[in-house]
Amino acid sequence: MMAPVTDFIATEARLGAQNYQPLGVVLSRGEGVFVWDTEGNRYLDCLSAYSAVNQGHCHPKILAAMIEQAGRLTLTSRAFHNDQLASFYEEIAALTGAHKVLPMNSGAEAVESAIKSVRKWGYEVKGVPDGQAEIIVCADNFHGRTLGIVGFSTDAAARDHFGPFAPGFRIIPFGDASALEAAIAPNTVAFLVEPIQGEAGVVLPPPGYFAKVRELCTAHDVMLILDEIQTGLGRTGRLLAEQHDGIEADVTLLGKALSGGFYPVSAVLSNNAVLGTLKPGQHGSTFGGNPLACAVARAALRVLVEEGMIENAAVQGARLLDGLKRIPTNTIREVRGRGLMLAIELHPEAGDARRYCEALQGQGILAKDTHGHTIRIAPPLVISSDQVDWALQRIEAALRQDFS
Ligand code: IF1
Repeated sequence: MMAPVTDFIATEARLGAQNYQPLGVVLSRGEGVFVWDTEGNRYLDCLSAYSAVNQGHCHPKILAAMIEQAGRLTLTSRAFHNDQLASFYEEIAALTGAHKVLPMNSGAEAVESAIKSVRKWGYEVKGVPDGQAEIIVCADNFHGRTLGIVGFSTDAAARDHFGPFAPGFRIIPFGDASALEAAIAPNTVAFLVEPIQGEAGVVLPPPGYFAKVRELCTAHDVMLILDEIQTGLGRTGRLLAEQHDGIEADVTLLGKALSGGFYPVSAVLSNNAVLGTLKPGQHGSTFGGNPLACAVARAALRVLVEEGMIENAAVQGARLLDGLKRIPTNTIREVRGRGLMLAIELHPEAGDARRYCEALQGQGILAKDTHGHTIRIAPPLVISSDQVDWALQRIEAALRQDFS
């Protein structure tokens, strides 16, 4: 007999650090776009673990690859070679056009590794005086939770009372190319930015912004680092979100769906110049590039491409966005997004988005609010047209619920 939901939640409250405020649901199974709670209720997952489950929950081919590798060799450390890393490098380089790959584990580790690498490139190649490298970032950024990263966050909840922080970062508004041009200085080594700001509420760049960013970074010998940890791997309807803007980053960061949600796998992809500055003993990680991570990531990339998930994200994302825009309610202020990275922004007077997420839960949909009045809608990329239509009906019912 399964323990009641309240027991799970009470134990978490009693013993766990309370750094999250989850919805009142205890999940026990996932398959494709669906998850089930401990009482057998089914939900359509419209968060996809913040885009880490793009391939759908428990994808059978990724699972098979994980089981096979886990029974053979899981971790050797990078003190020795293993028979999965080279193939992972070849396959991710062929898919993305990367010249060099640095395998890490969490997204934040990839971000921190990129910051270290571009600083090193700045000192040893660009000729920036040691210790004076500057990196430009955007207001309302989200790049992870480490001290280095929250040091340049503009979100009080993410950074307050965690200082002191590292210097060397300059903050500009997202979407303003003239602000970038004004911020670039002789010691600037990189511009770190999300192609679409996810946590900020799925904030899209103005048309032409990234074309201008690319031009400015090239002209001033500044490395463009695109954090595609959430936007990458099909989420926006292209393999990489940068493709919507017709540009190529100097450094691309991947994570989350790089493992299809089975294992923490991230990677820094770059041209030779940046990652070529790392010499033996200058960077590393116990689990980075381990054979289990590589086998899982190889399968995750394979099914993403072979099962047409990227194209499906474009088709179903357009269907979902169009349907959301047609919902007749004055609760919605704006619906926006690209591919299956969507957001419903509510009118402030509609109240807290969380209670609409609770109403969605009652309709069989799990979604997450961000910054008070925006609801993210990001189902796995395997969603079908019928499931999109089903979700639209439920979302309309939840958003038209009268809370007065
Ligand atoms: C949490 C947010 C999303 C990311 C981008 C790097 C990372 C993330 C663009 C770091 C991670 C996660 C972190 C998780 C919730 C989620 C999140 F709400 F926090 F902001 F997606 F928007 N770059 N995002 O989105 O990757 O180290 O977590 O593997 O911290 O609550 P990570």
